[in-house]
Amino acid sequence: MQRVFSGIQPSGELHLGNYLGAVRNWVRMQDDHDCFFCIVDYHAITQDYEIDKLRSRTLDMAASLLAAGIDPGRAVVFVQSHIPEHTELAWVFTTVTPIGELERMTQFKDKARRQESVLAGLLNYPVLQAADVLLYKADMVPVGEDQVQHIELMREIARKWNIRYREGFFPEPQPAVTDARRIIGLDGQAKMSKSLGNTIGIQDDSEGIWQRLRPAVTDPARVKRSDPGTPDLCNIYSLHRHFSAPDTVDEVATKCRTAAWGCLDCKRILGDNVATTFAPIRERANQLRANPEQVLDVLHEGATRARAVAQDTMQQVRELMGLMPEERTVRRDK
Ligand code: AQP
Repeated sequence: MQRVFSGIQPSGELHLGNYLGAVRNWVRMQDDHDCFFCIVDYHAITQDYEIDKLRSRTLDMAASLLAAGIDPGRAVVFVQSHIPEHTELAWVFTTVTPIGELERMTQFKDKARRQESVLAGLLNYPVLQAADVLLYKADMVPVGEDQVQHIELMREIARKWNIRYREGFFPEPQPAVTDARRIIGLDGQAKMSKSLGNTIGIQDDSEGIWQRLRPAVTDPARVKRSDPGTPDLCNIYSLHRHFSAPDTVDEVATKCRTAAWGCLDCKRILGDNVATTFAPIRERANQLRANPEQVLDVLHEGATRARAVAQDTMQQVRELMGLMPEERTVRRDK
């Protein structure tokens, strides 16, 4: 069975973009892959964050993943910071990663632009990501489009380390993307992203979804209700493609082009369909939130299983790199 690794930051609530772009694919892959899914809290601290919310967000993200269909009987679900080998391997990888490669990462450039002082953690984010995946020697990484460039770099890091220390030790993982690889946020411009607040959360109820959808940006050229619209320029229309039946998608397009419907009519239908799709997930997540011990047990069991693999990989890495093991008596003839 091929091994799969993927992670999600506890930087806010699980949103529609995460779900369509990554998590739905994770759920499918559990059937025929050896899956490791990780809540990557060390990644979440590379941007400004609320210290007193990180724990609850981590637990909440775990509950959301389980509610979305991640099954701890078929996948290992755990928290990154519970396994210190992630950061240890990341350090090792910094020694084979050229700074220039990190500086040219699109996500780094975008985020660095938004920060007054750019911190090394942000630059090194893809190195930690390489460690996350390669620690488990995963073959495949189901992600959204924004992460594909990081996976290319990860392959290069694996290659460089292998050349120096042991040919073929680390695999060169492949990204797995879906047809929803880049969901645009409700601002109609940027990628839907927890840190940009342009999301619909999968735990929002109908009213919450409507409150977020109502001001969402549509076709910018459609100013008045009576203006005919261009569905292909409208983010709401592209969301319909993921949530509405094909005949509804066709009807939305026709009624938009002829101005028979206004943008609010179109959003109402989308809102109902999103709410219907996510209702069972929301219900399961509420049940899990009421029983946090159940979620903590899953994370503990996941960390135990992940740790066994991570420690084994790191022991081999240290050995291959010539690091001295901790022993009472070091044999001098070796
Ligand atoms: N808009 C999206 N469309 C498709 N896939 C997406 N992913 C994220 N946004 C979209 C994929 O979801 C997985 C988890 O990624 P993340 O935790 O980095 O999600 P985020 O919402 O992007 O989180 P942040 O905290 O707001 O981070 P930044 O600021 O980095 O975007 C990944 O597989 C991702 O590709």
